[in-house]
Amino acid sequence: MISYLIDEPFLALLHFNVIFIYKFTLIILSIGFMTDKSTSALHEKEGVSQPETTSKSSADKIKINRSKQPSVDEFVSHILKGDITYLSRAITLVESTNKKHQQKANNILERCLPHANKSVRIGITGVPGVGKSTFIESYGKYLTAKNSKVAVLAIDPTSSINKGSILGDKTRMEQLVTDANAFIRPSPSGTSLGGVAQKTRESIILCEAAGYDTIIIETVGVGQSETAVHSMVDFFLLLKISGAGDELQGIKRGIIEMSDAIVINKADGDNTKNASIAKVEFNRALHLYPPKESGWQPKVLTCSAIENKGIDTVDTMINEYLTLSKKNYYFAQRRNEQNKYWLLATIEQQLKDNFYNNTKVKDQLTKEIKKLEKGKITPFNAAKRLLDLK
Ligand SMILES: Nc1nc2c(ncn2[C@@H]2O[C@H](COP(=O)(O)OP(=O)(O)O)[C@@H](O)[C@H]2O)c(=O)[nH]1
Ligand SMILES: [Mg+2]
Repeated sequence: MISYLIDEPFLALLHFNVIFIYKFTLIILSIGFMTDKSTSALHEKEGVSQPETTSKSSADKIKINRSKQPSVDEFVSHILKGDITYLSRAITLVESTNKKHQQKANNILERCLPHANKSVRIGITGVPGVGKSTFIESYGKYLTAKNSKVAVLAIDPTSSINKGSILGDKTRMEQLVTDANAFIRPSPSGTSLGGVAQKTRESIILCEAAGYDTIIIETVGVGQSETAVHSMVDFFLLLKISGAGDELQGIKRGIIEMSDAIVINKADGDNTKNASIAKVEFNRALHLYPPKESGWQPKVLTCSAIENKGIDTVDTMINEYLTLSKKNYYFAQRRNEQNKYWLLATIEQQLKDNFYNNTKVKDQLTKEIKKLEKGKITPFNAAKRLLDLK
């Protein structure tokens, strides 16, 4: 009724003032409570000091045991028994830049090699946000429920530089991480993709020796790690979402060509129909690519990683591929080729590392670059001088 008599701006001002005074009073009252210890519920009596839970001698023992490096024999026997603690520590050695650690890691690897090679290695790629981690968790749980052991490794050469997570990134795989049949190892940090990829490959060997049946490798999907992952897996799966073109999804033609399957994720809710349409389109497009050496015709499937839908179909498809590629010997032949590739890649990496870590080279390189900038020398002569350094 009053609003008929008083104009609106005045009413708004009055309303504002009332709220302000109310909030101000509340603040004053709560400050009063906080400072007055006798009335505050937050007041605590001083506690009685508690005795130490571990004795000093046992704490020291734990420290020594932690810092003590197990021998190569100990490492190998525990890894072969599937001991996750030793597996993790061995991977840490593999990832170490310390020469002694690397030597030890190489000895462990050599001893584990005869026990490796029995798993199925699957690479998962796709742009950030497409649902790779969610898919791996869902597929991983599907496999462990069948009593299969799953190891998940990630290749992320940028993780040391770009620590921030990408939109809704689900890196932790909360459910799979607590699964006794699963082993999840986050990406080793490293600046060079070559280095990180080599470490991941070596970690695969250790995981296989530890009895993991399926090794899943997640790429960051920014267009560089795919080739490296492709060269270390048996099956390469490209995850996509419907509705965005290849350009928008940052997928290069080469990556589609490498893929053994395209799985359209997030086929749920309103997106279900679009995913089915995309499936038909991709299927048509895939037939335009040249046939694969493996004799396998790449498949297109849909799934919802979040709702665990279509995961069984993906598993059936992967098994079909394995049956075919083992029957026509492509599986073994490809692993052999991959070994050769990694032999050469490791030599290349080692040569480069040795070269750039040489202090003489470091000094001379700075000088040559300065001269080069002044236009005094040619890059070829500079390179020759550097390469000739002993
Ligand atoms: N609706 C729907 N969302 C999903 C699905 N899979 C993943 N997501 C969501 O997409 C976001 C990115 O997922 P993530 O697994 O981190 O993608 P990644 O960057 O490729 O590893 C997260 O918010 C997920 O919850 C799915 O099948 N359906
Ligand atoms: Mg991820």
